[in-house]
Amino acid sequence: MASDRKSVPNDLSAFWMPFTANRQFKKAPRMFVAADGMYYTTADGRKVLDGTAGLWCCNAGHNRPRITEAVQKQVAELDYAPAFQMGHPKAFELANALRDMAPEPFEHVFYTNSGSESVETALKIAIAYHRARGEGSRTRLIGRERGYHGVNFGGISVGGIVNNRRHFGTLLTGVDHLPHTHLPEKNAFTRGQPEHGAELADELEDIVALHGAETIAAVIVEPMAGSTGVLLPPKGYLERLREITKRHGILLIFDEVITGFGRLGSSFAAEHFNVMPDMITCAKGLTNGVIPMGAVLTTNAIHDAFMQGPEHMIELFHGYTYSGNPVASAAGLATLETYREEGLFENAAALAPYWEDALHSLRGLPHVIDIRNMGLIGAIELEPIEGASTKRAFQAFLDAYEKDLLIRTTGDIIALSPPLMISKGEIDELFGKLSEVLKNLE
Ligand code: PXG
Repeated sequence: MASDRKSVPNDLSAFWMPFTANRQFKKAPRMFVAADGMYYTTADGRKVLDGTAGLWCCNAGHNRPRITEAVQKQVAELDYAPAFQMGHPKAFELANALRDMAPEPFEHVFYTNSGSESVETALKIAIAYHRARGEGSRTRLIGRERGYHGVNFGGISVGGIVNNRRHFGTLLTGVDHLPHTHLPEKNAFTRGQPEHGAELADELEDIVALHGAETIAAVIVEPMAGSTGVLLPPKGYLERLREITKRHGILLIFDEVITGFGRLGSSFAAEHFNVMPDMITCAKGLTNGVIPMGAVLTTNAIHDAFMQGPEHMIELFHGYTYSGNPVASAAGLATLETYREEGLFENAAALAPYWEDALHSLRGLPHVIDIRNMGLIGAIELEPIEGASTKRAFQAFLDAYEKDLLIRTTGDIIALSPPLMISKGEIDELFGKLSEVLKNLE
């Protein structure tokens, strides 16, 4: 439609784009200029089905009226209030709403502006918590191979995505890693949680034996690893990790930046798997991606350990200019209301079996070597082109875009995570387009 066309700048050189092949992009730019419901509009007027909820964040879909209005109203009423030693009502209201939505032990909310900042915050709280209780020797942090915990120094240190680490020097000291849980030779084409691999959690015992429990502050994992290409926790794995950490006085942090806010059909993965960590990091779906915001949820035990000493003293020397920003808080409140009113988590849970069947129907198409799923998440792993890893999946991404479908790729894995408002018809549209792409892929 000619009326939908929007002009785009001729000069694209100034913007150094994040996690993007800048030179390739600028030769053949892909620009979204509008979005509504399940669809983006491109600069040349095409409607593109959003198979990824933006970057795993627009869980309620796009241009949702309640959220748009709340942001518009808030910015005119109170645009900014100082975050330190001052407050405003909506930050407290949203913290209460998050507490009410989260599983029972999570009683307190520390605000950040992104998933990366939530991770840094949780790691710092973990170390400071032990210190506040007189266990200052607990400073080591344990992550996992293939883990993604954002891009700041703490997050890439505990993270395990090699390209995100290798260019950036020595990182944090005192970090160790659990093995990842990807066992394709045993678990390929599993629907939901794989059978094999729970024993990989026992590697934590070796790490404890090596360093001494009294030196370890926390273990951080994604309950379901998203960015690395959707790796589900093997049955019993998270339970074992919880048992071992608890036995050694080590805090367990679930990084729920992707799994939070309905992605698996429940509020958080902690609830879905019924395994309660000591802290949850979140962001993305908290505000439907509309205004940047993240949060760390903690238990009473962690929070209360800081609430001692003279009352005029700051208890935690940490925070951001935009922690609990009024416009972000308004967006967050409206987002949680939208999830509740429209039953979007329930919709995700109800559609998950249909989604699973549609996804696994791609088995047998050229180059498909594994398919994995849970909730409204899917991954299709492709056989890499010899000597040119990532190229095949990137080509699938470009071809899908030409067919008016947005997917994500990481390595040679296609990841799917649509808005939770998706219908059966749109699931059919998504997999219909994707199977055409895969059938024609070299
Ligand atoms: N932790 C986890 C588990 C994440 O998935 C972050 C932290 C960092 O969040 P911020 O808001 O700082 O980006 C993330 C982010 C992808 C993709 O396509 C995933 C993320 C971000 C962008 C793309 O897999 N995850």
